[in-house]
Amino acid sequence: MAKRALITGVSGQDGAYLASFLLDKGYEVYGLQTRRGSDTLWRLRYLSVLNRIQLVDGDLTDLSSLCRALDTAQPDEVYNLAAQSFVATSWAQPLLTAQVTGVGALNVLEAVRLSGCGARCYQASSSEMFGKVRETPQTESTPFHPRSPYGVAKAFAHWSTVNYRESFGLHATSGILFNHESPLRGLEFVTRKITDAVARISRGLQQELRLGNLDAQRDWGFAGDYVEAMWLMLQQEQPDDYVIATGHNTSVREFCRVAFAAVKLDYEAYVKVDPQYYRPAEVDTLQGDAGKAQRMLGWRPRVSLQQMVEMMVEADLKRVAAE
Ligand code: NDP
Ligand code: GDR
Repeated sequence: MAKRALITGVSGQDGAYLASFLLDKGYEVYGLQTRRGSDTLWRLRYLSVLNRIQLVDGDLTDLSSLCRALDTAQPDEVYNLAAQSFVATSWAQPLLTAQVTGVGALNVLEAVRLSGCGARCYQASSSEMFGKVRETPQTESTPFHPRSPYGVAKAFAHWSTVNYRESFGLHATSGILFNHESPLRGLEFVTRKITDAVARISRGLQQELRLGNLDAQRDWGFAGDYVEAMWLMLQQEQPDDYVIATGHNTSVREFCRVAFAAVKLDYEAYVKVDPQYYRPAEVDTLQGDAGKAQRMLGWRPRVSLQQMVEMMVEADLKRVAAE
């Protein structure tokens, strides 16, 4: 019989890639869908998976909706990818971020526990929990020092996952994922903001690109590689925590250089620093050590930063041309 999976956050970047990945593995896929005024399903259309999955209405802040979604999906695996995931917004909406990204994850765990369905659970933890880093590279045992309401909420969700594993024997696993990007990344995140601007500037539709801290460094991987790691984690007999990262870090400035070079432009002529994009507290540098995932899951990233930037610029050039 086909395995069944329930994905929260199915309309997001990772949700769309994971749905596609699981369908290819023969899963029956259910996705939790929030009711928003705007169209949030474009990524599922982009990957041609929208009519191959079942959408169930629900919201992370409504425990009863999660109970009903579990009842409908009867899943073997639950992937909790839903969150208010934009770090900058978490200072403007700290309580909402705590409710959705923090307490929402606890609601998922509680719904699984109450249902008694025995589903294996994946929690989307984040390198933002390391924040003001205590050591480099960061591993599963590096202490947390979150620097934003988002990071604090993710730390709560992370420890709730560990706690439900230890208290109730839930098969609850946490993937501590470093930044991962793709042509399906939201436009508010710096990588996609850059590649979209590169496409517009190269077509003469935009004159400059205003960014905040160009010296911030991130360990950027490709989302398509990272959803495979999520699945591998839930195939293990024992639940655990795993860091998923490339092991390399790159500055925002260098990302700009590579992206503009993809259309033979010099980023210095177009990128302007605008303090409105500075954050109240910054995460200066992140670099992960995915050695445990390599040893235990046999996982390693396949797509290089250069390949990913080219993929994103190419997709944005096509989009801009079609507009
Ligand atoms: P996105 O921002 O692209 O997607 C977030 C998803 O959460 C959307 O489907 C959104 O639905 C949904 N959502 C928001 N609020 C609620 C709510 N109240 N109830 C139910 N669903 C809700 O995130 P990504 O795909 O990039 O990331 C997936 C997860 O991984 C997130 O939890 C993120 O914090 C975490 N993460 C991401 C990393 C990355 O680099 N991408 C790295 C580490 C962790 P809608 O479209 O309807 O708003
Ligand atoms: P991040 O991603 O905060 O790491 O969180 P984002 O792309 O927003 O920022 C990365 C770095 O770039 C700097 N930056 C800018 N960022 C944005 N968005 N816009 C700008 O104009 C800009 N200029 C400079 C930021 O200051 C920061 O240092 C992402 C999200 O996907 C989280 O959900 C996830 O948990 C983490 O990655 C790992």
